[in-house]
Amino acid sequence: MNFATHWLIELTNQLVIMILNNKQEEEMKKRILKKIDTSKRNFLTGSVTLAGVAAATSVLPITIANANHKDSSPKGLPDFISWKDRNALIVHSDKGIETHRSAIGESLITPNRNIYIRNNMPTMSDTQIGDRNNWKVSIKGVKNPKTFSLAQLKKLGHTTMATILQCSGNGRGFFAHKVRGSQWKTGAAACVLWTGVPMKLVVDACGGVDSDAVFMTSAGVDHEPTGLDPKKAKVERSVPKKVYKDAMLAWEMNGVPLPNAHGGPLRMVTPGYFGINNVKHLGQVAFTKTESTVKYMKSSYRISPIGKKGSQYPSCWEMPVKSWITRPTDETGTVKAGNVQIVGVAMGGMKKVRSVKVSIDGGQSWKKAKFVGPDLGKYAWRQFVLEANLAPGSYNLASKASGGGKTQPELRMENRRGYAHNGWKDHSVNIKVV
Ligand SMILES: Nc1nc2c(c(=O)[nH]1)N[C@H]1C(S)=C(S)[C@@H](COP(=O)(O)O)O[C@H]1N2
Ligand SMILES: [Mo]
Repeated sequence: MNFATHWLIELTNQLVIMILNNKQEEEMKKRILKKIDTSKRNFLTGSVTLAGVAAATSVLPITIANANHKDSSPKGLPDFISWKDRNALIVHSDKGIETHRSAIGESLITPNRNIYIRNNMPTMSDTQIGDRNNWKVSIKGVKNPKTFSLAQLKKLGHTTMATILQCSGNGRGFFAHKVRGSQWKTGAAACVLWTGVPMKLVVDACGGVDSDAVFMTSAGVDHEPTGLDPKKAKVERSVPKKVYKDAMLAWEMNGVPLPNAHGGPLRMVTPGYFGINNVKHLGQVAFTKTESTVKYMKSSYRISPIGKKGSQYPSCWEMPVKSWITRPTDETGTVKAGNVQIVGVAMGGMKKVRSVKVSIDGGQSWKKAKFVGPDLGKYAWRQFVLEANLAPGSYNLASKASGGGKTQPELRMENRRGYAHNGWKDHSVNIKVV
């Protein structure tokens, strides 16, 4: 692109931004949502249209400053997460933003400014949320159903725990068939310190769970401002009832009040379970005999063979054992010959991660890596390090974790939507040592 064309585009962009201030943009999105709803078009077509609009609007504010990113995407951060670190993130769309591989393992806890975002529904605004302490959550399917305000929940109990938040589709970008959805590689995952009230205390305060309940069903209210049909838009997720014993209702994330973008002011945390079950903007938790029948439970997040779909296939619930190298990668610059620290993260899923092996020759031979940093419990990940003496040349670095009697497989489990990828081969990295 020549200089004149560049400036013409820049000028046009600035003009469009001036005209389309945020409020108008919101109005526009709302009108489009309404149109989709009233014309009774199917939701899939609707969301594709919306994504198109969202992409077009988020491409507008190109400035020279934010064009200088590590990834080739020219998109800036969407407004609702303007506080995040642009350089740590890859913007797939304004509903899917992933953390760079190299930005994930530099600390045990992933800083909020680096944490990925996955929105099925738009993040609720301060105005839509209102007084945070007055946020309400109803508890049903218990002996004495109750509605608690956030202020009341804070008096019920208080704990802090670390869990991994990981999108079911993390690793989708490695699948070879054409998979719909964000092409996540490793960055739709984070290790988070949550503060809130254990779900068990909430249940106790309601006299215990109904004896015939089979599921714990959590519902968000972020679809409400959109006016869309709840069957298609409500993020309601059922998990086995037993999950409540470890679950929590969180109002803090890594030491600050839960940001709106991460489901503020209150969110369900289901340790060991995939991201989608960690319902944001939580409005209700019900102990139910049957699974929710909304789209996000019935048809989405089902692990089915390529070419097949349906609610008979397993839901994205428990996460498997997994690990990946975060440094060095092709993102982290030149690797000098000599002693190289190979660093990564490893998680056990539902069980404690026991060990990690690292290979520098594409999986032909393996060496045991060392865990570093504190152990924050079985639902957190561990950082691992292996020091290797590397001569100049090309290397394929791989990691393979074990825990709960399972070891990461070499290959991905092929499935239609690219869920639950924990194969070590696809997650390996090629580096050049000079
Ligand atoms: N209410 C609500 N909860 C939600 C979602 C959503 O769109 N709305 N997205 C889910 C998905 S698919 C994932 S992976 C995680 C993402 O959490 P984060 O955006 O805080 O990283 O939240 C889950 N909970
Ligand atoms: Mo997700």
